[in-house]
Amino acid sequence: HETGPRHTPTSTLANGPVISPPHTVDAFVKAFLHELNFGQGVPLSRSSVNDQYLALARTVRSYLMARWLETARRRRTDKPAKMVGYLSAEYLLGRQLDNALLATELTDIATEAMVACGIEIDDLRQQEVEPGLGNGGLGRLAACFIDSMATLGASSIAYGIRYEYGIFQQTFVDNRQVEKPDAWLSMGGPWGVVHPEMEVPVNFGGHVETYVGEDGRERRRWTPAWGVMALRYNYMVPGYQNGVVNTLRLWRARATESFDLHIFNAGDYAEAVRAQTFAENISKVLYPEDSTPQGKELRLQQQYFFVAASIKDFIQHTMPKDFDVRDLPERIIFQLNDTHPVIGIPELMRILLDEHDLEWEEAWAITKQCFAYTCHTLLPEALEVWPVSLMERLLPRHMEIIYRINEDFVAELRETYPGDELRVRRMSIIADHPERSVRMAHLATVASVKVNGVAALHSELLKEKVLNDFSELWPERFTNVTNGVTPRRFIKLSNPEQSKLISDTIGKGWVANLDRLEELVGYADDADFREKFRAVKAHNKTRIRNVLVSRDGIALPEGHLLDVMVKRLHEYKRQSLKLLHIVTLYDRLISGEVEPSTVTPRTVVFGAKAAPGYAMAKETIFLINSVAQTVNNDPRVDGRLFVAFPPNYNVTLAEKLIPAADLSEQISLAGKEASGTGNMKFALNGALTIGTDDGANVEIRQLVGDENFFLFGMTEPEVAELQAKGYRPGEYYERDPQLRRAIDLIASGHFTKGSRDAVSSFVGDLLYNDRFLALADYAAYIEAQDKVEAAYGDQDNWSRMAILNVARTGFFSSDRSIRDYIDRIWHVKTGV
Ligand code: T68
Repeated sequence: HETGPRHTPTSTLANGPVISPPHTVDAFVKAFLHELNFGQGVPLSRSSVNDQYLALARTVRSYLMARWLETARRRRTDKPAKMVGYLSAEYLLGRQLDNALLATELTDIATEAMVACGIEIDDLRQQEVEPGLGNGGLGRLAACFIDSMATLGASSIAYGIRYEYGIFQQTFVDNRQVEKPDAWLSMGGPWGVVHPEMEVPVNFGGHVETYVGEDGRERRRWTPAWGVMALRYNYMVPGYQNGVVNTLRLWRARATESFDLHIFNAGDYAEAVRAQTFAENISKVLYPEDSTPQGKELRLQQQYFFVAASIKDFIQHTMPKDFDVRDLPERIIFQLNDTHPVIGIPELMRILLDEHDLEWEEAWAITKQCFAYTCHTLLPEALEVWPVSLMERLLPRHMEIIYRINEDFVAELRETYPGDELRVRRMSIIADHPERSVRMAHLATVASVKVNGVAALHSELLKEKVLNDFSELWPERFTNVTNGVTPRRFIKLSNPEQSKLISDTIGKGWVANLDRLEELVGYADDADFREKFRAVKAHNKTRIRNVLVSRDGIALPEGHLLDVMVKRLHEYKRQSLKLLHIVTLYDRLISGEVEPSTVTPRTVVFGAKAAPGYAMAKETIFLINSVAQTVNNDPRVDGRLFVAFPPNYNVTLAEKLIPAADLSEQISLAGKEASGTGNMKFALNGALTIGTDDGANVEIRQLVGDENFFLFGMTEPEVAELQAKGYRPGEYYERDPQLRRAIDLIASGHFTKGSRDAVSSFVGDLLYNDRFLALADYAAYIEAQDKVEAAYGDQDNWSRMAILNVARTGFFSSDRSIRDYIDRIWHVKTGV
């Protein structure tokens, strides 16, 4: 238990509050050298860059430590308050050093201190490997949310998995993606604090039996077959200059002693070590699947592992010793980040029933108040289901509990909808086809106080389509919380020049109150401000040019419109449509249809990882690289078009790339992108959006105004209509000569050294399948892109539009999202 003093010190020195070193350059130098000498064990003169980075990180950490302890102390001693337990299998954190410096207002001091030591702090920055413990939007959203919870001083704790290997490192070999393991911890992980003594057991397998308790009642007893220990790693989550430091608690699996003891005793040392590896595999690697769950056993083990550890940790260690589990609803709301932590629902039931001897009805009444569920998708194949057979083998007691939850639920349905068996089957938590399985989204919806989508359109479609039956039954349960991004990382840190311009113009308060960007609206008409705004963009373009040269040896041309599409590679996001646009531009140039000197020069930058098992996504990557190679080396293009695809797009690259962009590509098929968050980052950094009526694009356009947004393509109802009447992509190919030329050029092998085979699956899919209707939106997309070029010709007006994008998108701060969660779902207190 963390509550109450554990020591009675005799020295007053040991009794005082924890005080961080003073905020002076001298004190910082002293603390840094102390870390270097006594932490790393090297003198400055013999230290490596990595030694210096680790010492710097630990120095900054020591400044945060007093705030961390104070935040925790306050939470213990203040009147007991309700907390948020944010449960997420992913946190795509990005580099920690700069964020910690910003939070503690130590950036200048640290920079000077390093100068005093003869060190260039930028070299140390480069040394940090970002913790890539997430796939994409969902994981990055979790990282933005914990930043905002700390900044608002929300009483909260975040739980997840400390994967030893994060999202794979992407490389290209012969234009194809090759994955390399992401050993992000191999140079030392200075930000995590491990507490081996606070580990928590997590069990699996075995069987369940009935026994008669002391009170004569029949109970169920789970005898697990094996278990692991969850090792606790704490990470600091600093609020923005408010003294708050919250906790992100990530679990690592460790083999228990008993796990292999009998094997050791049998004398098989090698087998015992192998068993240890098996247990520790649970937190070994992040599954690189985005939006398409694989249904692998290890993945379910990961999910149960971190959720079971987290719930137990909360009840046993965060709550006071005499805590009564009946009070849980007053003390915690667990937010389920997608269905990955949904196994927490039967786990809490199990704890209440089997460990605290509550009756079913009472346990269920408590459990139903402790969870809220966020859905992040509209793709049917992204809804997680687990085979009953697997559940029964891995978590037999949980499967039993799920059956009972479903029994009660189905009985309630039959009462509400007598005779409507079809509806009952549709809504059941257990699916019968194609395999008996557990629908995790249904379980989450049945047990949650609220279910939310992540953008206005998405939440509507959730109610009308994906979870329609449920929203008819419980309309008040469904709500929307539009996503947001943290302005600390994605404006203040990533775009210092724009930040300075904004602060010089409206003051500094906008960083923690992003609505204040509205005060910039008037400056869109100020020629002097527009000039400065363009200078910022030019500066950021020079910066990305330097980054890409040293990172990848890519030399971007100067003076181009910078057109950026960065996001996971997925068919619904339609990188293929962007590719068709590029090929059309190229075709116009080489066919002599246009005079190169009349064309707006454009550079397209892609960033995208494909799930390693997603064949079509990997074909698309190959083709983008092939097109880039051809286009960039064709003299007929005459410097008017350039395509760059730096490998391994990650948070660190995003921070440099997004602020340099002129044009943001948000071109998913309407009704498929739940929200998008990159779209928000671009708008806030002064790029204009070309986009469909999808996800949060809808809200961006409403806020910035139609005249400051390049909208194109079908709406969601139009998509539904076209699909209902039967979509035939070939018809668009036949009808549109420009489209035909682009596809024919690809199919001819022009970009693939004459090989038609190399592109046949890509072309075949477009012509005969095209599940996400790229060909149907092609003409509208090209037309909108032509408008972009015309608009870019008027630089003054372009700047005006870009400034209005910045000024009117303060709504997309994740601080606002978190305030929405607090007001409408969590009802926890805020403030420092
Ligand atoms: C994304 N989802 C949405 N999923 O696609 C995006 N899935 O529209 C939204 O803005 C974002 O969530 C935040 O709400 C994902 O990123 C995954 O990454 C994922 C990971 C594992 C399994 C399934």
